[in-house]
Amino acid sequence: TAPTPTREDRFSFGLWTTGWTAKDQFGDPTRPPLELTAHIRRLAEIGAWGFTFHDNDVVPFGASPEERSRIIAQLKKVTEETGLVIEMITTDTFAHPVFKDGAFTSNDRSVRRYGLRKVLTNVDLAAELGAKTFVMWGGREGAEYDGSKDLLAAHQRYAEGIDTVAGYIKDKGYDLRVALEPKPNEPRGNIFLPTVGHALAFIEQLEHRDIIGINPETGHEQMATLNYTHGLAQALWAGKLFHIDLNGQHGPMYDQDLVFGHGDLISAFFTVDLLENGFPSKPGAFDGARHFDFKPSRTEHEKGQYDAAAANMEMYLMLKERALAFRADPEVQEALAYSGIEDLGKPTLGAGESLADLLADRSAYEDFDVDAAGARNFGFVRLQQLAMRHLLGFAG
Ligand code: ASC
Ligand code: MN
Ligand code: MN
Ligand code: MN
Repeated sequence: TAPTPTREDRFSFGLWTTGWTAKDQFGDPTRPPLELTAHIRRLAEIGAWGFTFHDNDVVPFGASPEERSRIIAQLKKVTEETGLVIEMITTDTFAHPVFKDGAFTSNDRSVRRYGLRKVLTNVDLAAELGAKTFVMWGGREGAEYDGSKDLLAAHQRYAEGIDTVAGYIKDKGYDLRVALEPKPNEPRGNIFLPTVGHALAFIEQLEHRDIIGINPETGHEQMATLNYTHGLAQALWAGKLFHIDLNGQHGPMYDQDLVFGHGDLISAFFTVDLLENGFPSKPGAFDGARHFDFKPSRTEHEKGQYDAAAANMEMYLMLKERALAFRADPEVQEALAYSGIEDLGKPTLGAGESLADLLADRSAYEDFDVDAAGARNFGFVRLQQLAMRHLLGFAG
């Protein structure tokens, strides 16, 4: 029998995920919106620990201040009653036509100023509700035509916008960090900050980079034909993995937002292995929420929406069980040693060894037997096959 989630697992869902009404490029919604309080209660019942939302997942765009207050009071009440945590909040700067050329990078300066005000209002809400992460997915920050933008100024304006938000967080003394979410394309032809690597490099140019990190999404990296687990590793190494969006994707095609593990299962296994086991040279689990950003397929109706949410948690827990057993298996440990995995954790120059020592070490170069080293069998295929035995339940 498959494992069931508990709050200790720290699973969280965007309200826009289960709540997606399945309106797409080609068709109308296939299901009605979920009522806010029932939706949150149901997430709590199926084992979630937290939830997240865009401002307009909860408060309709253009709502009056009175309506906004009424809805937020209702949200607070149900959150307290269920004991769920609002761990992250994000802003919709993509749905309304005003953002069709972007928010922070729109060619229209008045739109950029409006976008900034909308985001800052939502920063206040995030602080008020106790969220620790403020995600910024610049879905409309991009272009279809390279001549339609001053591409240098676009990066300057993007940086100005993000730094203004982070500076505001610091001025207010909020306990909040910003997480930028990369995506290569869709809805724009090309989106700025297309990958984890682009976002990490961008952050290094920012004034308030100490509170700015990233929120990588499985499918977004895979749309760019990149390896999500490697992206997580580089972000962890840089101290920038502030949040994650887990889901499923079958390689480079439209953004599928499938259930986690319903796309590239082998990649999902190693993602969970990384999140739960850490690195051989630095063991330990990821300390953030296990957050899902998926969409229940358009064919699903109410029951199916929650079944899909539950499937994410079940997939994660099944993979976690396999990943823990994989690392604990003596045969795997022997194979890891054979493959030299631990050796990579040793610095290439010895403790206290100077560059002069390396240059004087004849065994490292002049007398090094390159043919013998070149003839080594690393055994990576056997190691991978042991992982597959664990994944498919044939280990031991
Ligand atoms: C987000 C986020 C995305 C998009 C998308 C909206 O906040 O992380 O990937 O919005 O889910 O449908
Ligand atoms: Mn996506
Ligand atoms: Mn996402
Ligand atoms: Mn998404």
